[in-house]
Amino acid sequence: MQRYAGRGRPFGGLRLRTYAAACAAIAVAGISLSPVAGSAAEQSSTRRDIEPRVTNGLPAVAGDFPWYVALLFTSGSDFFQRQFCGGTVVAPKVVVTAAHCVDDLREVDVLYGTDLLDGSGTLVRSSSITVHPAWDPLASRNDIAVVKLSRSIPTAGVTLAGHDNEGSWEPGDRAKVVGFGCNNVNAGGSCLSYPHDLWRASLPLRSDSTCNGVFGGVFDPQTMLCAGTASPVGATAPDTCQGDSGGPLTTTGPGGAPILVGVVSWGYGCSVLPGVYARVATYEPWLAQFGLGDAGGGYWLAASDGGIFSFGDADFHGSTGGVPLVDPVVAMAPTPTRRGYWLAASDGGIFSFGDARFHGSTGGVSLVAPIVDMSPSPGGGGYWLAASDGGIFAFGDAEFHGSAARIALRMPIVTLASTAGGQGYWLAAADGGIFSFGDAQFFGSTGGIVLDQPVVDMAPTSDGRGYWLCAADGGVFAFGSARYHGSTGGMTLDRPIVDFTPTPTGGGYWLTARDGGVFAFGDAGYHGSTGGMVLDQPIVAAAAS
Ligand code: 4AZ
Repeated sequence: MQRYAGRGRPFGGLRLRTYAAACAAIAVAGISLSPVAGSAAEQSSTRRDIEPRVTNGLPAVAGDFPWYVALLFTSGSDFFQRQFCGGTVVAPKVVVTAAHCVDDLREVDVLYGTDLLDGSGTLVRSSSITVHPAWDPLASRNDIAVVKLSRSIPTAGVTLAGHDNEGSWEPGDRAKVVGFGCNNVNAGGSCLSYPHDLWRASLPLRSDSTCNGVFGGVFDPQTMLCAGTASPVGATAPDTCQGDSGGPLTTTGPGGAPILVGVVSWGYGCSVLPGVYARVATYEPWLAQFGLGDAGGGYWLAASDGGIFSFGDADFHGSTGGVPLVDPVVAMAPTPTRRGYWLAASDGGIFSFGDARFHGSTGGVSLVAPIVDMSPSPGGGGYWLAASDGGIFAFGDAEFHGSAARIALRMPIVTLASTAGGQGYWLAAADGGIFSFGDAQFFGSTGGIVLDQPVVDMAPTSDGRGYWLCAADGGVFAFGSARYHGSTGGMTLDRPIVDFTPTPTGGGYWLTARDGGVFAFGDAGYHGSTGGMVLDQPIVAAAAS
């Protein structure tokens, strides 16, 4: 509860309830400990001055927790002031947090893609908040809630503990916690200061009988688990603290993938007794309703006359379908909000729809080689166009990082993809050769392999540590961190594949054929296709909504 006094608006009720439960627990257990409040002078100490204490943890390594999000109030002076809880991405548009974080809020902003509360990262507004129907604020039972998002977070979600893996941990095993919560407490467990950077710690998971012994009847093994170490003198044990609520407690599954076993819920102060977590495995049936398995909610298909076909949750924002075009549309790209898109024609003409802005085009320029692809910059404030000779045209805030225009190419360039930060891009040639510019790294290519069919598309993974190449027969080649989820390589296709689009998680992808047939692999949901329709013009591009 000191969370709100230390940062953000004064706000009593929610924390007081949590704290009341904790105090009741202590009374039941018969321990008497009185937290000491930190003074204003103590709160102003910088991190360098204090003992590294999540509390008594360590700063997180940048990018190690891409699925960690901070919950922010929708208004406030800056991200540091607005942050009040944590959460875990479990599907592109689904965040799990604590009920006590959001039970009196109608909407929140979710911050992802940063380890700093310095204004970096990306905000997504919630589209709905669902608190567990049996949330009991007095007993702190069923302290779990789901925040659904208005658009996807481009990272692989954490696996939820459930009946498949609940047995995967034993008391004494270690679990990780991470958060922007208090990282400095006094000997009584009261918060002295909050960090601007993400902190982490490793904690031992405790048996139900140990937790019962510590907290008495207030510990409910059905809905809670506890982790951490009792250190009544000195408050030196690693622990979660105010501001970490709603955040993850994870174990490590096969292959190193994180499993969400707990949600930071309550405790007696910080670093004094083990912390208490909502027991995620209990909520497997309840969480199933949020559609966790289906990563991609929809997609657009674009035809060469600029006709747009929307499927699933993809909204239609307009098309050039009715306008006679001199040159065919060759590429389409959605804006970061997915509330608009650009179409690019082979002469470099650009058509903007919805919230997509026009930043310039090569429409009036006579080109040596036709435009074959486009890629927006990360914020949508610009875009790159790539020509078949490897020429690159940068518009708006998209920076030029080099081109393949002066390289003698064996095969033409067919596609362009920028890195997540926009500080580089890859070009792929029809023989699968890859050219990397700026901070785009090379992870391998099919350049040396003789392919049955030419490469038609490529897409990077969301972590930027790999990419897929896709050939006209639907053969998929995965490099670096990109995973293979299947292909149409062995199938006889009516029409060649023209587009490869990964889901936001990278756990699957769609292959789209020239007749608009859509093939979904991995966690990509099938939402329909133009496969059965008679099209005036072929499909040339697709994009995930
Ligand atoms: C809180 O108020 C809180 N030491 C979270 C975790 C713990 C205590 C308090 C556990 O957000």
